[in-house]
Amino acid sequence: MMQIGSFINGRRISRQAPAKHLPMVNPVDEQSYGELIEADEQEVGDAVTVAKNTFVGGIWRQASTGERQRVLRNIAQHLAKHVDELAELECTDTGLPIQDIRDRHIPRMIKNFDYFADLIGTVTGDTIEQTAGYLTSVGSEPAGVAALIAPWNAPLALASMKVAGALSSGNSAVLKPSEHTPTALYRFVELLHEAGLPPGVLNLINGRGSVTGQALSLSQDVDRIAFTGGTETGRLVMQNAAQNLTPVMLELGGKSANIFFEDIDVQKAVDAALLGIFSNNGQQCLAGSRILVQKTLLDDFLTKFRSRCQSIKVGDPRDPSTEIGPLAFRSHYEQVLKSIELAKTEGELVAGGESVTGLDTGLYIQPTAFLLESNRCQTAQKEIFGPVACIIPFDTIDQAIEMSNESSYGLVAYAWTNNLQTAMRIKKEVQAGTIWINSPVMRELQAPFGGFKQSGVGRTGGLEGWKFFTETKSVCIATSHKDLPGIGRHD
Ligand code: TXE
Repeated sequence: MMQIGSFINGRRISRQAPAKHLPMVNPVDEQSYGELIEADEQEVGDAVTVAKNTFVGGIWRQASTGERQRVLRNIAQHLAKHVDELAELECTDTGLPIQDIRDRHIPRMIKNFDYFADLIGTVTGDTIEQTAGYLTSVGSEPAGVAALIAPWNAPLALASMKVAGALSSGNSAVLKPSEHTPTALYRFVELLHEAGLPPGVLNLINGRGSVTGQALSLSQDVDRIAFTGGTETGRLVMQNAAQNLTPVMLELGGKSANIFFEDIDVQKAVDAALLGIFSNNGQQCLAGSRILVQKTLLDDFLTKFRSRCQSIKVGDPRDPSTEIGPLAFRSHYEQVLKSIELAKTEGELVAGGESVTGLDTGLYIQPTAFLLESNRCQTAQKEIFGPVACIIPFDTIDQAIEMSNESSYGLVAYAWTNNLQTAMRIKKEVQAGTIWINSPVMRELQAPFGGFKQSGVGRTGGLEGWKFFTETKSVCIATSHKDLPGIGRHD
C-alpha cells in the first residue's frame, strides 16, 4: 500500500516515532489507495529548520539569477516528461476529469516555472540620488522561509504557482498540500529534486490542517505564509500569522457573478454559464456561481440551460469524455448536498438537485441549478463549491452591478455584452480582483490574481505575487566625505 509522509532535505522521511495514519481515498469508489503519515509539530519544526538552514547556508539564495533560471527551466522540462504520471495521480486524488488536468492544470503548472524564470531575468532595482552626496539603492531580497499551504481543488496548478514564485527569488519553502490530495504533489516535489533543485530548498510536510497546517502557520521561523483555501480557514491562518507578525497572502473563496445582458446570443450565454459553474466539478474559487440574467433573456436561457444540464456527462473522471467527475471527498460532498436541500427551500429547482443514481459508487452530484428571486438568500450568498448554480434575474445594468457587489466576496466576475458602454461600466464598478468580459477564464501569467473583500488578502502570481516573497532593502551610500557632528567631542 502506498504510504506518503514528509520529504525533507531532499529525502523521504520514514518516521520512527508513532504517527497518525490517514487513509487516502479515491472519490470514484471511496476505496483507500494508501496512507498519509501525518507530520506532527516536531516534524513540521524539522522541515522549517532545514528550510531556514538552507536559506542561511546560501546554496540557493546566493545562486546567481542565471543559475536559478537554469534550474527552474530544467524543472519545467522535467515535469513535461511526466504528464501522464502526474495526471493519473491528480485524478485519483481529486476526482477531476483527467482531460481537464491534462489540458489546463498541467500546462499551467509547467508554465509557472518558465514564467518565474523569465521574470527574475527582468527584475531591477532603483537608485535615488535626490540628496547631493548620497546614493540610495533600492532592491529586493528573498524573504527567507515561505510556508505554502495548498488546497485540494487544483493541487498541482495552484501549489506550483506558489512554489515557483517563492523559489525564483531564492527563498526556501515548506509546502503543505491538502490532506485530501497529497499524492501528485509528493511526486511533483520528487521531480523538482530530480531536475536539480538543491536539497533543503523545498520541503514537504503532510497532514491535517488542524495539526500540520496549524503548526506551520504558527512557526516563528516562517517569514511568509501563502495560503489558498476557504475563507474561514484563511481567517484562522491570519490569526496564527499575527502571533509572529508574519505577512500572509490569502487566496480564498468566491461567489462570483456571471452577468448576461440581453444583447448576447442566448446559445453563447448558455455555453458561458455552464462553463463558468461546472468546470472543475464546480469546485473552483473562480466559479461563476451567481448567474445574473437580464429578464428579457430569461425564459429562453432557462429552457436551453435546463436541457443542456441534462446532457452533461457525469461519471468516471478517468474517462476522457467525462465532463463532471465526483466531488473530492465525502464530508465536502455531504456539505454540498446540504446546501442543495437548503436551496430547495429558497428557490425553484431548474435542473439536477440530487446525487447521481445509476453509478454504483462515487461522490457524484447532478449538475444542479436554482432560480432565485433574491440575491440576499443564503444560497446566493454562501460559497457552495460544487456543481450548483444560482440563476438570478435582473432588469437594468444598475441592478446587475448592485447585485454583483452585494456579496461578502469579490474574487472575480464575468460579463457578456456587445455594448461597449455596458462593458466599461462593469469594468469600473464591479468589485472583483479579476473581471472577464466576453471571455472564458484566461489566467494571464503576468496578471496578479486575488480578491477584494473577504476573497483574500494580497495577490498571487505576476510581479505583485512575486514581490510578496521578497523584502525590500534600501541601502544609502555617502558618495563624498561627510563631516559627522561628533557627539560628546568638545575639544
Ligand atoms: O478547505 P481548507 P476546506 C472553500 C470552499 C470549501 C471551503 C472549505 O468553499 O467548501 O473552502 O474547504 C489547510 N492552519 N475552498 O475546509 O480547510 C488544509 O489542510 C493551517 C476555496 O476543505 O481551507 C489545506 O491544506 N492550514 C478554495 C488548506 O488549508 C490549515 C480551495 C485548505 O483547506 C488549517 C479550497 C489551519 N488551521 C476550499 N486548517 C479556493 N480558494 O480555491 C486547514 N488548513
